[in-house]
Amino acid sequence: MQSAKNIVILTGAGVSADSGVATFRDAGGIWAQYSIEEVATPDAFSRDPEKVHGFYNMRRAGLAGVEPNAAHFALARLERELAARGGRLTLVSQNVDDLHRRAGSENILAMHGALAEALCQFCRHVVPWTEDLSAETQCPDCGSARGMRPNVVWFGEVPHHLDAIAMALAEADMFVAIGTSGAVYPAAGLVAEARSLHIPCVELNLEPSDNARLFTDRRYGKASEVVPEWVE
Ligand code: BV8
Repeated sequence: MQSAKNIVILTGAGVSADSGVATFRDAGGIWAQYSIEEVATPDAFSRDPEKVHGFYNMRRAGLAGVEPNAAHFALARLERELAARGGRLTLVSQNVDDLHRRAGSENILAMHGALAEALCQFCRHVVPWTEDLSAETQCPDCGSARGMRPNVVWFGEVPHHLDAIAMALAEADMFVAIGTSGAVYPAAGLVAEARSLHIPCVELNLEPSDNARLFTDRRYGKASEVVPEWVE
């Protein structure tokens, strides 16, 4: 890793697992308890906005008292070290928690949105999430009633920052995936894109992901241990 100067790192739920945040597809994970079709699609929201708000309020409640772990801090340190030697770390996260930012990472592309924000589905105005916010809340910008939704990317919706991610990858000399099962696209397709650019691709995960075979280097273990070791 020492020689790389422009690194794109994709993180998934596994990077927050050691902070106590639930992952999606591990045994007992979120999608074992909730149906994607009922809580994580635009149809789900139009069908039952209260149920969807309830799901994300539960996810937000799960973040209370949660702290960044050694993996988050190691990635923030790596960003500073690369910048100090004229390089750049682009952190592409599928996660909607705020742990990377709280650990000090700055160049974050939160491609699936943020739990801590609400979006007006009519005028796209984004506001910080507040406890009293519900499907009945009026948009403070356009005044539409029943417009406010979680500012997360649901299945069937286009993830954020795709152009910025493609540009960062085009300039990268290394791609790393951390704590992701490689099950959700287009995020899971980034490693194939990186391979087509002939750059080293590293997987740091608890166990081999769905696209482990596409990586040129693989280190397995808990992110809070493997990531600091890899960054050192
Ligand atoms: C879209 C936000 C059109 C909300 C989420 C091909 C191309 C494009 C799309 C598709 C395609 N094929 C299928 C699709 C459709 C779909 C899709 O991918 N479906 C899958 C299920 C087949 N994709 C979409 O709908 C996307 N949009 O396609 O729009 C488009 C696209 C591009 C251009 C134009 C138009 C939208 C997808 C986003 C959906 N929103 N979340 C929320 O959070 O509620 S997805 C959800 O899954 C989360 O964001 C999560 O981050 C993401 C991926 O999961 P992971 O993060 O990887 O988590 P998971 O539990 O799966 O894995 C955890 C990993 O960590 C495991 O490997 C485990 O071993 C490891 N681990 C566990 N503990 C530890 C650990 N590792 C280290 N240490 C530990 N301690």
